[in-house]
Parts: sequence; structure tokens; C-alpha cells
Amino acid sequence: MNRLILHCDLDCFFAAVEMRDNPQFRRKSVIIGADPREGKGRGVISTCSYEARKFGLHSGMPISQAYLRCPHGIYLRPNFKKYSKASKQVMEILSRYSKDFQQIGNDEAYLDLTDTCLNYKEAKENAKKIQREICESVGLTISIGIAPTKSLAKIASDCNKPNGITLFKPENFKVLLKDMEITRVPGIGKKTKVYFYKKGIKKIGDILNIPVSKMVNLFGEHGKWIWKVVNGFDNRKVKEFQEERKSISAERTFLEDTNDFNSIFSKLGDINEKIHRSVIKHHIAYKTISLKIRFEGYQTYTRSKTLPFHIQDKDRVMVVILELFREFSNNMKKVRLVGIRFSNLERNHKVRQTDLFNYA
Ligand code: TTP
Ligand code: MG
Repeated sequence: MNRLILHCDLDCFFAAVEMRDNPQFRRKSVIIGADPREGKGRGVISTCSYEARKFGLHSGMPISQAYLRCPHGIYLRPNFKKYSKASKQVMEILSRYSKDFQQIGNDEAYLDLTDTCLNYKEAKENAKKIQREICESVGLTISIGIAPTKSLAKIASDCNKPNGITLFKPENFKVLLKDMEITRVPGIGKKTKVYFYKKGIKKIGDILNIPVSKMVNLFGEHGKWIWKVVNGFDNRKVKEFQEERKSISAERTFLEDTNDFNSIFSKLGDINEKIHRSVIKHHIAYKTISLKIRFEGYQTYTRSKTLPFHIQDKDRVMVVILELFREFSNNMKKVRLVGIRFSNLERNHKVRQTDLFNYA
């Protein structure tokens, strides 16, 4: 499939907004997050400038640790109102470039330019125009990846940050990918990486070189997906909400594997909240609720329950999840990841009313 997909991702978004508004912070180590309180503060980094990243700082790092590595940094509390305004302005610009536009979170978006551009050269010209327009109107830099699939475009946008444009063409993307670390692939984080390393898979080229059947044997469905991503077999369309979408899900990996019931349930509660923000926004009702659970050692299980009718009800979901979880209560192994999935979806505008009413 020869599509022209762009993935656009703002550079160190929150920090960039602060540097834009406070010229004295530019080219400095700017850290957005909790107050470090001379190294005694709690909380984590939301994001930081590229200068701060040179000291090893990154999103999610405890602020106390950041302070040890970078005591001279400029530590700022986040100003979400300001970031939200900037995000809206950026998304408005991006959405003008294609009817197939999909925003992800507050600083990323996909655009499908297959119908508007003839080739990669034209797509690159568009990418440059986007960068100029965002820089002039909003004062921020954005990195753009151009590739035949969404996942390849996402990997590409991360290759030349900040303010880069990276092309992965069908004829050369494998050559460009082969020497890259596997963690560049969305879905292989720091923890998953360990399981791949144990099997001798360190570079993307190692995945390209093995048959898909072996990836399935080693890592199940997740392995198959990773194989498809790096080989360019990701057919997902760029759409705000896909009518053909079969399910909606979210999952989280624990910082450390755990068998503490409270932490597991609190994580499932967070995931439930997160998915509900999305189902409410898109007026989705669901009939099937699934619990995914991965134990240390990578064994993964899914258990589902189908209700007699479609619902959109957070509390009901937690009751079902608790029921499904019970099956694993005798398992002594520690839990590494949990996830919730809704399927059997129905788009229902009425559901929103009831839900908002319930919230109120
Ligand atoms: P990212 O795009 O992940 O990060 P970034 O834009 O800061 O940096 P990069 O240049 O590498 O893209 O996230 C976008 C914003 O979301 C980020 O500026 C702050 C916020 N965020 C958090 O609050 N917590 C997090 O753990 C992450 C990853 C992001
Ligand atoms: Mg970003």
C-alpha cells in the first residue's frame, strides 16, 4: 500500500510553550513538573527541554532525582490552560491540511496526504509549510515523519527531533530501521525490551530477520503486531473515530511487577477513567468488557464478559472487572501489566446525555 501518512509531534511541548513566553528560559534546562523543593519534593517530570535531557532527565522521572542531576535547572509548575490553547491552535492548522486528520493526545496528530500529494517530495513540501505556519502563528516547533503507515510515520517523527522532517519511503524504510534500537517501536518500552533482549532481539533488524511465526511463538499476538509494524503492514486508517473500529482499549505496565491488590485495582481504576474519557467524547456504548492481565514472564491472559445490552457505565465496568479478576486470585505470580478493552461497540448519541447527567 502506497500511502503518504504524516505523524506530527510537537517538540518538548509544555517546556516549549514556557520558553516561547519567557525568552530568558530559552536554551536553558527547563523542567515542567512538581516543585523539586531542593531535592525533597515529590512528583515526576511532565517534560523537559532538550538541554535538560542532556543531563539524563526525561518525562516520568521523579523530580527529586532530576534535582540531583540538574540542580541549576529552571523548575516550573505546569500551566495547562496555556498548553491547551496552544494545542488547539496547532490542531486547527494541522486539520486544514487533510480531511483525514486524527489528533492523539494534546501534541500529536496524523494526517493522510495520499489524496492531496503525488509523491514524497510533495508531502515533504507540505510538511515544511506546516512547520513554518506553526512556528509563525503559534511559536512552536514540530517534528514530522512521513511514511506509508501510521506506525512507521510515528517512528519517523521521532528520528530528527527537534524541528525535523524524516522520510521513510517504501523502498528504503527497512534499511533505515535495521540498526535502530527496538525501543523506537511503539509498544516496546523499557520493560518489554528486556523480554526481547533475552531472546537476542536488540535491533529492529533482528525483528525484520525472523519469520512472523517465530515472533508469535515468542511473544504471542503482541509479537505479531510488532513484526507487522516494522515490516510496514499496518493498515489502520487516519480517522478521528473509525466506524469500523472494533474495540477500544487501554493498558498500563507497572513500574515494578506487583501482587498488591490495591495497586492493581487503583491502576485498573485509572485505566477505566481514561477509556471513559474517550467513550464519552465519541458517544460510544459497549457490550463486551475484557480484562487483560500479563504476569511476570510475559504470560498474558484475557477474560471477557458480554452483557445483555449496550452500556456506558464506569461503575458497572469496575464490578465486571472485579468479577473477571477473581479467576486469577490464586495465581501467585506478580502482575506486570493490566488492561481493559471494550468491544461490541455501538455509536449512540443518547448515551452521552445519560452519562453527563450521571456525572453531574
Ligand atoms: P510527548 O510528546 O511525549 O513529549 P514532549 O512533546 O514533551 O517531547 P518530545 O519532543 O520528545 O515529543 O508529550 C507531550 C506533552 O505531554 C509533554 O510536553 C508533557 C505531557 N506529558 C506528561 O505530562 N507526562 C508524561 O509522562 C509525558 C510522556 C508527557
Ligand atoms: Mg511531543
